[in-house]
Amino acid sequence: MEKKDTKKVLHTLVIIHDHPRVLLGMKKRGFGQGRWNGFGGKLENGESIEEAAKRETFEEAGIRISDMDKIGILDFEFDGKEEGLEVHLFKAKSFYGNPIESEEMSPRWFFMEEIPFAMMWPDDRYWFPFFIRNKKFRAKFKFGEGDKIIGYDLNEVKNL
Ligand code: 6OG
Repeated sequence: MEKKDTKKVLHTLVIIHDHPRVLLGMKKRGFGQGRWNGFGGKLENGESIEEAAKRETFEEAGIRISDMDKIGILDFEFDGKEEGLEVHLFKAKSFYGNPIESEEMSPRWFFMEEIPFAMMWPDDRYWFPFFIRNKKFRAKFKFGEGDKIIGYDLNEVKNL
């Protein structure tokens, strides 16, 4: 039988890193509601991935990014669903503005030791060590029932 490749919808994800803290947002609605995550979403018409990442961060947290680096590409599949996600993850160390709550996100700074993994997507605890140590990576996660990870693959890469 022919194996159909799942369609991947491009998304962005930005985590602001102001050592020793990172900025996360509590998602107030939609996909991932009730979880802490970085800021991001889908691309709008004609936007580059970087433009979308910066726009979403401003819309969701009121932060303007001056400079950021792509640190990971995350490929998500959901068992039984035809559509998956390809999420481009950025680390932003250079930014201005103070976090403000939006309709979608309630932002908060976390020290490295207190990152709330129990209230984040379960993939995050796998790749966060790469993010913190500035190691670029590519990862694939397959989710089953109850958002449990039923398979994954994670590799450091030189370039993204
Ligand atoms: P909207 O649909 O609200 O954007 N996202 C994920 N982030 C992590 N860490 N793990 C996942 O595991 C994720 N799935 C989606 C991408 C959704 C936002 O949530 C991220 C986007 O930044 C499945 O527009």
